[in-house]
Order: sequence, then C-alpha cells, then structure tokens
Amino acid sequence: MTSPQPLNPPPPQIPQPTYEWHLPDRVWDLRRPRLMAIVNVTPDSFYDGGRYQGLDAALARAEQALEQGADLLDIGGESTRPGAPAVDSDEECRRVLPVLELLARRFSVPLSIDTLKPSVAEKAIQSGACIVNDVTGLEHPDMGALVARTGVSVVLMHMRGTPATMQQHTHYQDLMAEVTGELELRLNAALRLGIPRGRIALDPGIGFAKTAADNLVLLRRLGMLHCLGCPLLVGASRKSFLGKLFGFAPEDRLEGSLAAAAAAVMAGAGIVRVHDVEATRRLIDVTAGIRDASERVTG
Ligand code: HH2
Repeated sequence: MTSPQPLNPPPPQIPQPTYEWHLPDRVWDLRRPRLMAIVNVTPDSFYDGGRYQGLDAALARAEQALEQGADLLDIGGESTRPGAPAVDSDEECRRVLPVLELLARRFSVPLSIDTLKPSVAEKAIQSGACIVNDVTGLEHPDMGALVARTGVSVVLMHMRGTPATMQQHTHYQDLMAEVTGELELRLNAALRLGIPRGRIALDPGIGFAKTAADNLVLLRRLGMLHCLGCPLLVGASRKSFLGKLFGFAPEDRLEGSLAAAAAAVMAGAGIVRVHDVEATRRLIDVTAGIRDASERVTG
C-alpha cells in the first residue's frame, strides 16, 4: 500500500529554508521571524535621517522598538542611499559608538552595526555589537578577518559597486541566477576565512544595484536563495521602489512595506529589517502562521 500524499507538500523546485541563526550567545529559531529595528543615527538617511540623532532620541527609539516587538537593533551611522556622501570613520564612530555603549548597558537584545568599514566595526564590537551588517558582503579584506577573529555573527548583503555607483550596475541577464551566484561567492569567501556557516545570514539587497522592478522579482523568487543554506534577511522597508512603481512618498509606504515583508516571510525569510516595528510584528507573526499552517483532514 502506498502512503497517502500530504495535502500541502512544499513546491518541489524551492529548496528548504534554513531557520536557525547562531549568534555569539544564543541560537535563534527563525520559524517565528525575527524583527530587526532600524536605528539610523545619521542626519541624512532616506527615511529616518535626523530623527534619532542624540543619545536621548536613539534610546527612546530603541525602547519603543523593543516594546513593540523588535528582536534586535541595527545601528547605522552612514546612509547607503544612492548617491549619499561618504562619511569618514571618525565621524561614523562618533555617531554610533556612544549609542551602542548605552544600548548594550540598558538592553540584552543583540545589537548589530550597519557599516562597511572594518575600523568602525571593530570599535562597534568592543562597544557591544554582536552582529556585523555589511551591505558590501565583506568586500573589504579586513572585515572578514575581523568577523572571523571576534566570533560575531554577520549579514552578507548583495550589492554591486558602491552606494555611490550601484545604480549604474543594474544590468542582469538573469537576475536570480546572478544574485544567487554572487552571494555564493561572498559566502564561500567568508567560509574560507573560518566564519561558521551557522553565523551567516544572507540578504538579496533590496534597492542595491537593482531596478525597481528587480526588487519585486527578488521578493517573489526569494526562496531560490535557500539553496545557499543560510537564513535570509530582507530589508524592503519604505524603499524607493515603492515610490517608483506605485507612486507612494516615503511617509505613505507603510502598507507597501508590509506587503513586501509578507512576501518575504511567505518565501522563508527569517529576519526582516524595518522602520515600522509594531505593524510589522503583527503582520509577520500572522504571515508565518499562514506559511506554516498544515491542513487537517477528518472523517
Ligand atoms: N538597507 C539599508 C541599509 N542597510 N542592511 C541590510 N542588511 N539590508 C538592507 O536592505 C539594508 C541595510 C538602507 O536603508 P536605511 O538604513 O533605512 O537607509 P539609509 O541607507 O539611507 O540610512
């Protein structure tokens, strides 16, 4: 007798997600997706620039994000929006280090440092960061060595060029194959440096060297990246594709950001990076419930 087929088997062509991420002091089960709250202490970030500058404002933002259900806080001191001016490392440190020190004293949640500079990342780790979120995917040779040496966890994001030039590098023959292949190169370089696979999360880089339409494809086909065997992080919050394709100004992009988060979680993203914590927390918990619901047959 043949055993009955399950009613809702996973689509055969989609590899299984990796729902475990190792941080230095804990292991996260990502079937309940984790929420990374953005805390940009910059004057010029495209959405929250200028809002959380100063220790009091950054602390209030962190407190509120944690109350609303954030699982980790991502501290950034340099905007990576297309064409943003570069910030020197002294200035970036001046922005992020006091905030990291304060948040590390106050809270026990993991803190990540959003930087592409090894000198900033090193001081940030000393100040309490346990994750390096590098939009260049450890392009700087010292960054990978730093992550390997210190034992922190890392987010490797896909991008081409630099934030200043990335929108000149949006030509793909096969978007998903090329993003997957380029992320795999970054992943393999990190593994060769001795960074354990379990500590690495991968990110397709929504808005980084992508056309607006590419970002929709990345969200729809995100599941393809599970073949790389790492948890996936997605950051689509309030990004400009929602304006270019649908006409929404940054302050009117909440629902579009939620739609993107839902698509990402349905496709198996384990971490979602957002500005709007409360609404996204509610949204992703329900979305993950739908994603993992199993059918019940009686009688
Ligand atoms: N997006 C931004 C910055 N850092 N990191 C990861 N891993 N993934 C992302 O998609 C990502 C990121 C850009 O968004 P934001 O920080 O809100 O703006 P700005 O770069 O202007 O500070």
